[in-house]
Amino acid sequence: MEQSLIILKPDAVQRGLIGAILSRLEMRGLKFCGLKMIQIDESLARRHYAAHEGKPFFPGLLQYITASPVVVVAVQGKDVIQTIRHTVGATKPIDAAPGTIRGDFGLEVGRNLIHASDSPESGQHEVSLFFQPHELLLWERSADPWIYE
Ligand code: DAT
Ligand code: MG
Repeated sequence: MEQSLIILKPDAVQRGLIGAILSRLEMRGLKFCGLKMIQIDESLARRHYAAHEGKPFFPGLLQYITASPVVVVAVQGKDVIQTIRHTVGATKPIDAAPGTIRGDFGLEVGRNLIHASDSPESGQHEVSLFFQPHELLLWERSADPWIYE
């Protein structure tokens, strides 16, 4: 079973898009197992984006992700990494297909609204960075037999 970390970035929160974005993910059938609003500090931002350290956009990325509260969501289920990445769309909103979150709500890469883990390994790692074990609920969902064959 894969895990993915979703972050509704500061622009999504400031623009009042929490409900609209979460609703797309929820309607797709994804099951949330952790959800909270936090403000990311510099230390957590550096750990989360460690793979991008040294790139020209890194300082701006840290500034953006720490600027204002975010909503973090842990998702667990079959194939959630690829499913969510496809629903989120390409990194640059200008390249993101219409119908994707970034393709419908965003214009620029530095304001691309949402983070989603890019591999099963990073999903496990990122969920553990943002959630304590007791914050993750492995609940039974009665609709599961109507979502998963
Ligand atoms: P993604 O968020 O689609 O996984 P990523 O992991 O390559 O993309 O990069 C993380 C974030 O860094 C991305 O959401 C926005 C920013 N970023 C990536 N490439 C960038 C670029 N060329 N210029 C400015 N910001 C960039
Ligand atoms: Mg990434």
